Amino acid sequence: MNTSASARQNEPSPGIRLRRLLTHGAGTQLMGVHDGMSAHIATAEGFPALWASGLCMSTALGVRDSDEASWTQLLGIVGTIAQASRLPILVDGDTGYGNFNSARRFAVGAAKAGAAGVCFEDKIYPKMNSFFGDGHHLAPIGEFSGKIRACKDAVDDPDFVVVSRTETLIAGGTVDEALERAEAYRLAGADAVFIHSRKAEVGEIGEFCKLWGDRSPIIIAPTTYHRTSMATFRELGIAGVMWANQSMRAAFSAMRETCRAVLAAESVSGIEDNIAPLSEIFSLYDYAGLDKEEEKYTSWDASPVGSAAVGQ
Ligand code: SPV
Ligand code: MG
Repeated sequence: MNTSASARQNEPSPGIRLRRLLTHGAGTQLMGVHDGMSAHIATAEGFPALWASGLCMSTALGVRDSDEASWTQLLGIVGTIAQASRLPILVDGDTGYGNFNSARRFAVGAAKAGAAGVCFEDKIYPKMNSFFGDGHHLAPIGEFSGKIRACKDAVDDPDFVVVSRTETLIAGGTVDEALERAEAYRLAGADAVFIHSRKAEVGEIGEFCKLWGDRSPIIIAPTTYHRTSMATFRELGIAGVMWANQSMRAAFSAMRETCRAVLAAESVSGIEDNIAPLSEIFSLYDYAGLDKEEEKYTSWDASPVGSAAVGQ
């Protein structure tokens, strides 16, 4: 937020920074975020990159993670996240909201909003969250490969990252089928592969990683196999680990508990010690910095000496 203009100009593009983080076996942690506040918090706590989660942004909008939010609504939130944090942001683009054309328009919009990359999954629109139900149907390989290619061709910045996510294992397919799809998407231009699983153990992910090797960076979201250690993920060569939804779920629980407690007690005094003091929020959002800037900009010295300072 307070980075100087010259530091901002010398900074490598978001795509370059994300690419650097996604190296074989790095196990870079991407924190799932859903708005400006969650982005501020993850940034302040030291995460190197963010995942703009479709599930979490949808939940925060009060709708289901089944393409109920429009893609322009979601890109609006991505812009908010990019204003709150200078970290590289990987954006969840679901299935691309239709055909190759809507997918590439989404990718171009995400790049303009300040994101480092987008991730598209090979399901059929409208998709359902991977952890709900069994109605997960995969798009034809050629059709999804074309979507990936269209995005690579459409975004001006060659460093903008396009991730292909295969939902083969979620849809009940085999590791071999997942490998076949991931390879087709890689050949179409995908910069990295997100292999998703909803098993409680890392087994099928481990098998995929061993057979994939270092063809391209692998990204995972260990929501259900959360007991697996980061050391194991790194041994498997995994480049990026996304804690996709835990921040949103923590906020959800905290808000629910608070509402219940306040309604029952007809008072807020019992919860005061368990919630963030306003001073913590003012500090994270640098209210004091605004005070200083107000002093500087509302009494600007327009004399030649004062205006010389503008160019410095
Ligand atoms: C998301 O965060 O929206 C994802 C990851 O797509 S998951 O919900 O774990 O499938
Ligand atoms: Mg999603």
